[in-house]
Amino acid sequence: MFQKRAAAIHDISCFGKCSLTVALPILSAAGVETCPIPTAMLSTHTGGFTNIHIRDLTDDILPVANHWASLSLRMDALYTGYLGSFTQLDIVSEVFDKLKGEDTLIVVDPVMADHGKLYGGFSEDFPAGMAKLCAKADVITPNFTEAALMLGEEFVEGPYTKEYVEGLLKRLSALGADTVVLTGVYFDDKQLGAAAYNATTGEYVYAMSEWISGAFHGTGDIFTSVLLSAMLNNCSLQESLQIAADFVSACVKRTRRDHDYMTYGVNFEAELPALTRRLGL
Ligand code: PXL
Repeated sequence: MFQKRAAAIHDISCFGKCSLTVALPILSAAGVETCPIPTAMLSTHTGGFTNIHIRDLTDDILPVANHWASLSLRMDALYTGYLGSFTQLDIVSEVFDKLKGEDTLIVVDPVMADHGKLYGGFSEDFPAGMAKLCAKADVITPNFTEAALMLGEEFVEGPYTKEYVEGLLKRLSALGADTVVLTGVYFDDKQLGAAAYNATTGEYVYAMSEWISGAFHGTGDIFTSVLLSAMLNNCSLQESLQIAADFVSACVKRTRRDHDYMTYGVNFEAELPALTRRLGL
């Protein structure tokens, strides 16, 4: 068995624990060699800070991918999340074409909105561009806001019903990805988790975990990084979803115990050894 290798195409927010600063350690803890293509460098993420220093790296994405393509590097996964512009969407789409092999899993987390609103800096037509990139993915992981925006539907507040969740999953599946994962699923105020639909098998899968109240920055990135980690360790969709939901819940629980801040990101580092053990490594 070769060691699994993934390309992680995200920005690096130097402070605040999201994007590459969580994808790299999580995938590494899962035994996956992770090769970053930084799309931008920011002093912090954009969710709650001002006067952010930003170095755009859009022009550096393709040269890195071209070099890797010339080396014929095998990539078991191509993983992207927050992308800052239509140009980056087009470039990442091109990177997928260049680096995708026969068995490469393409994971797109369409990070752009939450709580019914687009993040600052994104135009109203950005979700349509992101939906196009999602068509190239094997797995997509929107939250309810991102799902509604990509489908051109009204955002619906929870608690949700199974009928709504499964209808939404099915409509998202028509965008083109074989596996659609919805995050932030809740049917009551005790449990929070995710739901998924696989178009090939027609199965719906749910994974719920203890809900620790509060809004914590970066948990979406942590969820998708753990989900991919489990998938690359040959866990089933159900297992992968459960491992990711439990991991996020454990991080949030630990952070609530240690600190009382939400913008600085959760203490996922302390949970990494448990993740490694849970994956049987
Ligand atoms: O957590 C997603 C994310 C990634 N990168 C940057 C962000 C955000 C969310 O706010 O601002 C730069």
